[in-house]
Amino acid sequence: MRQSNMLIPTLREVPKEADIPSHQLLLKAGYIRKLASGVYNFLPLGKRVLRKLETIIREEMDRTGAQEIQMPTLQPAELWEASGRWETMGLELMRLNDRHERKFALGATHEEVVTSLIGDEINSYKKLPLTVYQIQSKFRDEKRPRFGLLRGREFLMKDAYSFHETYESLDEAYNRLFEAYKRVFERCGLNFRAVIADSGAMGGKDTHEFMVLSDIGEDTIAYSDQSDYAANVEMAPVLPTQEKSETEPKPLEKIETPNAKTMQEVADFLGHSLQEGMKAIMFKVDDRFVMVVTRGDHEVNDVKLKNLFDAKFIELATEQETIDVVGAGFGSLGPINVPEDVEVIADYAVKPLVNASCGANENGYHYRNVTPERDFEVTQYADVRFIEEGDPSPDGHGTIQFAKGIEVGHVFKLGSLYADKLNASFLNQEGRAQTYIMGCYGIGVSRTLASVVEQFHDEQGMFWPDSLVPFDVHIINLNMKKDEQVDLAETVYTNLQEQSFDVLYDDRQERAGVKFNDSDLIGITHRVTIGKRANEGYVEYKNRKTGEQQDIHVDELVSFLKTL
Ligand code: 9G3
Repeated sequence: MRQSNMLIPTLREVPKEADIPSHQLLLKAGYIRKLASGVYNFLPLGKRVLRKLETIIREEMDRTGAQEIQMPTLQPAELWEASGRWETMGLELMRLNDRHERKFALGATHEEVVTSLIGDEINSYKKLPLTVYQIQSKFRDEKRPRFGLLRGREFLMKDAYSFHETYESLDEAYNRLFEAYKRVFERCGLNFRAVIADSGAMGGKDTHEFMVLSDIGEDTIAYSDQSDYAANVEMAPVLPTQEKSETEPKPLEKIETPNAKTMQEVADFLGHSLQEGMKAIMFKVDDRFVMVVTRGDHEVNDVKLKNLFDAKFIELATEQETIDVVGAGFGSLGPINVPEDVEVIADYAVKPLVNASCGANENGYHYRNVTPERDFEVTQYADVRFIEEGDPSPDGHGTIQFAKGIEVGHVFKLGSLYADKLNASFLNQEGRAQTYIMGCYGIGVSRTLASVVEQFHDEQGMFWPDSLVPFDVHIINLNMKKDEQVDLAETVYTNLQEQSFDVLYDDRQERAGVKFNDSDLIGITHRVTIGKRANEGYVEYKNRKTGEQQDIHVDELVSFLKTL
């Protein structure tokens, strides 16, 4: 393609709202343009990369035996009413009415649509297992769209759904797609981790997220420095430490602690460290109150607490509720003298404590020299705290480190949740109607593209892995007024295209500096510059990624580029 004809509107400055590299560079290099908040146009360079990314995804999905389909974006409200999500999904689900005032949702995901489709078409176990997928726009009315393509309101997703007679069959599909996802992200050159995740509102059991490591990621990953163990921080289990301290328990003492409210203030007042204090927090778990006790320096992990009770609903009790139930406010709570009907869940790290301190369930009073079992009952010890850096890795190998991650993929074992709700069933081998067991698998395609830029850029601009680069070669002619340079550039342009290279030829009437800046910005790996030595038949090759450069005679150019 001749750059003088191409729509590549590079910018000198970017809008101030673009505050991360991928958002700035995709705008500056003329890959995308914003239409509305969280809604983007893909310009030619962006579309070329998107198409290559989709090809990688299709190749890996097709290799698993999944079949590509295309489902509508317009989804009748009735389906979402049947699954109950018309009510539970708030403003994030974009809704509209057609000309007959019938209600529709703009597809945020397609569990309802695909379950109804397959439920109508497949009614014998002989047709299972079956996996279908699509690559399509999704709509989610994010409250705060930001970071360009990373959190948009219309974005591209590859979503796949698998249908099974048995959980063993689901496990097979899950593992096969798990491996396919690893190949997709490896082929994109991404530094990622597959992390154990929480199924959240989707229910079901096993689920993994694929996280691209990046400082601007919104999720925190806990990973081992000596194995491939990795989990979303809220999912990483903490191994109970067995050591019971040999300290001699001292007699329990109740003391007045005026103005000491926070854990630190209490610890300072009593002259001990945070680790020797106990923190008590009241939660409402479904319809009952639960007191959770952790070591003073630990944080309660509400996802673990929710999963421990397999609760539908969990939230912090208000101060008033706490006072009504226990008789004291937040700064004076403790597990001693707790009303019978309040369960006390203590984190494993509380068990070995001796002579610790805690609130006395009386405003302005605390206990010290508290020893669990002697001084208070624990309904159950459990792993209810957030894992921390330096904790032993749950798989027993190495210690835990934290990293920020961008979620680019998420795979779920759904079970029969959706098929039950939509009454989608098939006749099993005994001739009885059975609802499908399903898996669902998503890749954020536009988010993956932005994540590649996050990992592949420098001050001058972006540079793409060869698997995604918009063109194979970028030819730059430094002076369109010099005939021998124009002739040589045309010759190189024709030769390379004849050898089926994808070539972008910068034939614009622009100064050399502008051409070099733009070339660094749009990030095509292999650059061939036609300059002063054109009359000797020499061109200059430069690799955008490595910076390596050398003069090459035009007769060797094709074979040289083929070696790359
Ligand atoms: C909605 C809205 C937002 C949503 C969902 C539904 C996330 C929703 C979870 C999933 C699960 C899987 C298939 C591909 C892989 C992920 N945000 N999720 O269901 F209506 Cl507004 O999308 N879906």
